[in-house]
Amino acid sequence: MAKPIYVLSGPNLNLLGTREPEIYGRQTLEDIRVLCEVRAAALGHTIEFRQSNHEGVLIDWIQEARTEACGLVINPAGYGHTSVAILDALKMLAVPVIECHLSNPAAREAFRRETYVSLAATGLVSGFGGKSYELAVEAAAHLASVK
Ligand code: CA2
Repeated sequence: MAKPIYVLSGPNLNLLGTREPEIYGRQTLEDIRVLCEVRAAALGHTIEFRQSNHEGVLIDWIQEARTEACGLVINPAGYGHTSVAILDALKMLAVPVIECHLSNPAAREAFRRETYVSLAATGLVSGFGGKSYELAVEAAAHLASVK
């Protein structure tokens, strides 16, 4: 059985669709999960879609992906700008890592312009709302199949 693409989301994204729609869109994380699942299936892949508000839980899932995933998509949310521990975990992965953001952090406040996750990412998709996740899944599927 082929390994899934892990799609991980960080803190507060469980509340997506409830505030700041002008920045993050109106889709809920469940809407995005369905989009990713359909896109992955069309490309012959499956996904493991998870969200946590806890840094250690995200790190456990990243470590799990070392053996259980063919690629990893991560929207680290606020942790992207703060977490060296998540960066360290991502560096241990041999599979492609796609960083994904709903908004374009590079065009926002100065503190969002740097993300630790980028230092371990194969590529980055940002600024397309929920579509960023879909594009990131597509990129992960592509990289997994050319390996
Ligand atoms: O644009 C993104 O996807 C971000 O990762 C979202 C993070 C932010 O800290 C990053 O700079 C960029 C914030 C996630 C907040 O979650 C929300 C919850 C409810 C409604 C809207 C956003």
